[in-house]
Amino acid sequence: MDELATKLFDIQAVKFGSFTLKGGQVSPIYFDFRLIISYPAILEKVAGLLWKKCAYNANVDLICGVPYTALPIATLISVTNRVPMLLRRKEAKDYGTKKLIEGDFRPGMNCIIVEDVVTTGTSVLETAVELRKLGILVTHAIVLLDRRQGGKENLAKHGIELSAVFHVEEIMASLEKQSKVDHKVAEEVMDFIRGHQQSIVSRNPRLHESLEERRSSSKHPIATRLFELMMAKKSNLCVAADLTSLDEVIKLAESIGPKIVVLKIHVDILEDFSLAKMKQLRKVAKAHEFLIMEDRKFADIANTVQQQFHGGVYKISEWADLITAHPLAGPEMITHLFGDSSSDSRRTCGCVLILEMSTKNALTSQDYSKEAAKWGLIASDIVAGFVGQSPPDADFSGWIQFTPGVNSASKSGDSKGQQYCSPAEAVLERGADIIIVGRGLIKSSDVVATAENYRSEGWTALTKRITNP
Ligand code: 5IU
Repeated sequence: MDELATKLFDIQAVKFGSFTLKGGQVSPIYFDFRLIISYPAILEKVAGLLWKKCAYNANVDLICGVPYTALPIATLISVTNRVPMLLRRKEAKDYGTKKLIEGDFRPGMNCIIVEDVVTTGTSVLETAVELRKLGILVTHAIVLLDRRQGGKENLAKHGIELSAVFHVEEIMASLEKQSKVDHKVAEEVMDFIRGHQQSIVSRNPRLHESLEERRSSSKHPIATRLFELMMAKKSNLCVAADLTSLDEVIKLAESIGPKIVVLKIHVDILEDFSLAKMKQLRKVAKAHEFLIMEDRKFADIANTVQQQFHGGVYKISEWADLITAHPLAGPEMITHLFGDSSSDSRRTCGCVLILEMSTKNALTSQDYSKEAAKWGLIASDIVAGFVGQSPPDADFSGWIQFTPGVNSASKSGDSKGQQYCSPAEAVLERGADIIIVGRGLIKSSDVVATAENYRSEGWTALTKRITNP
């Protein structure tokens, strides 16, 4: 390590003096690792040390360097260790494919990000966001130097573990030990680093991208359709029509249809269910342009779930645009939920994964929902969105977050474990794209006026979140 620190100093990849940084601060130290490419032996050493930082991680399918300095380093790691590489463009070409990530991959593959210097972690995060948009999993980044200015903590908030070959303290201690810098300079550098600990606001692109942008990155036709309905109807309202009569549900849908984008039902609480009546509800959905979500909460092995989805008396696959599923049984259940790869249902129905529940003491912990979100990314052609009370780390802007437990009149809940928040809180603080309102609406004396209030409050909050990031 001492040897590498000395070499970096000798080639002036580490400099001392007075340097104005990108953000305007004047720093007593400057790292210019671009120079490394002029010294093949140093480049080789750096690549070797970086690779050692992730060698224990057997789960590396791909690596991707942050442009530009880390690109040659990533290439060398790729060739030496036979790990395929991806290339991230800084800007999409304005001709040809417009791809931001070049290379061959499958969604669900694990990619390690390679970087030369991390300060706040922004550049690593930008690369991770682009990779995650394509369903690639990013859980680890390796860096030659961590300036310890909040990068590790900020990346951890986004589910990325940062491993560094060096920290500034180690470089300074090594150079001081070898009398390359005197004690005063070393102190000055460490004071600067400690005084400039900064934190990037945790910025989840899904929360601030326009619906149009998100529509174009969504991979599921039902999610695409829902984005279109939201924009056309200026609504992000889903009503939970928890009534026991399908005739009553149809009546409700006819009256509030223009205000909502999704009508959520529980088919197994209906006492008068028939496929003929369901056809009638579909007609109303077509006329008023909303989607029907069956909140079935599938949770069994794939073989059983397929039968529950297509068969029985309800034949859910014949009429549901969206269904909910618990990811408990693992990724295979999600991929096979609708049947084999030729099943039409893959295009006509979207799975909404339940990552978190709204109830008190729910077992959907952060770890659980984080893992489950990754499985959702693997099955990105099946999953249209998720049910959650907060944005997950492995978020993807093409996914739609549905948040139940919304009720403007009650703050406390329903005395049976349900917890409520207002539409504005659901959208602005919890990350909801769609608010799910049940008893707050269906029990009101004027359902149309109440639907309009929820529509207006939910839509205003969503517009505010997008326009004021
Ligand atoms: N629902 C929840 N919480 C959850 C999930 C689903 O409330 O975590 I997953 C359903 C249950 C009910 C509706 O159909 O959303 C909420 O109804 P109320 O707004 O009446 O509480």
